[in-house]
Amino acid sequence: MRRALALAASVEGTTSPNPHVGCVLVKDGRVVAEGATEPPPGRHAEAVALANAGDAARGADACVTLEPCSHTGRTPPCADALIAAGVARVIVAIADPDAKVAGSGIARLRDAGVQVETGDGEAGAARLLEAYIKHRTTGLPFIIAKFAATLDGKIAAASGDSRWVAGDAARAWAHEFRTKVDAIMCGVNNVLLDDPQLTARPGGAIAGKQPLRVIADSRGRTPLTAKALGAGGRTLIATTGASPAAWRDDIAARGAEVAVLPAGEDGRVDLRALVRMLGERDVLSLLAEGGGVLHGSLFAAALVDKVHAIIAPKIVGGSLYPAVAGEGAARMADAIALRDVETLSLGDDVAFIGYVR
Ligand code: AOF
Ligand code: ZN
Repeated sequence: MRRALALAASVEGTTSPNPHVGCVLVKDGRVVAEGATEPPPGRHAEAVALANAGDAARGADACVTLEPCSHTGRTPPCADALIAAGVARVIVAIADPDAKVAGSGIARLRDAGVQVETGDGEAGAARLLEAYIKHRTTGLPFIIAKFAATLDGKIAAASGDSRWVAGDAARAWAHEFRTKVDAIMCGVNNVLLDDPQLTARPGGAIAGKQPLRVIADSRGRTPLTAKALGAGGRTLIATTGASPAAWRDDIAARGAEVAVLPAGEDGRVDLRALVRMLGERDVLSLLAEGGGVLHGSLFAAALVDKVHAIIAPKIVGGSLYPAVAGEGAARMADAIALRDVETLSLGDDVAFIGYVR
């Protein structure tokens, strides 16, 4: 199963809106074949492994990181393929939360006399598929709030200059991570201040598959010259009725999509409505990259699932440009505490990765 999980991890970011799954066929203690999910509309992990195995699949054990499917979607059901190939036993890490499957894959295998065991590798598979599970169970994307801040929590110096808070290693890591998500979001202040491209550039080169770029811009202040409207992927600007109609037309003429959404009490885009819309469009994972105002609103709306905080050993001082703005917690006991925190050394910087309780 450890090998199956590694196979699944190796295709993370290439299979959405399908889950990334790994499958290993084992016979007499030896691996006979393996497979991982192909990009849609490609084959599922089991189909790849079975094709690689040929006749050797007969009597083998199949280790899969997700329950084999039982429905005909873009591809035929994997449960049927495993049965037809004569697999003796299937070891499943986690059940598929997708309503189209939800236990029926395991039931179909058992009905056909195939032995099924569940639970091995459960924690690892659930972690690997955390975005997929959130999306299929709630309809909402899994939201990661990312920021790079100084020791005193600033994302920019007093003038607004932010190049750069973190060092090369941390920025390279962040670009690598962008390749794994379906969408990247920032607020218009970020666009005005930093003019980010919002593209994934692992190793400095533009990735072949780019996340959807989302800009929250209630009043229509994104300049037509913004780099985030340029080459590198699709862009969606989420705005409200307060933005000028002429600006919306101009943005659309630049090739970006404008979505007019309800405004919250503060006049800003209703973020819950925005993320719901993104979920409906098969955005499973959303990386929110700030600035502080957007992060403040996301935390206030309890929309954040995970935090990537990169902390650079520098101090800016003053009270401007906090990583997370808004009203803030009144008491330390009310602060948002992360659980299952991991730290990562990135040059002189440290990344804190954890889940919101
Ligand atoms: C598996 N193995 O490797 C994957 C599965 O549209 P389709 O036919 O590609 O089906 C998509 C659904 O199949 C997806 O929502 C999930 O339930 C399952 N994904 N199942 O047996 C795999 N990727
Ligand atoms: Zn399948």
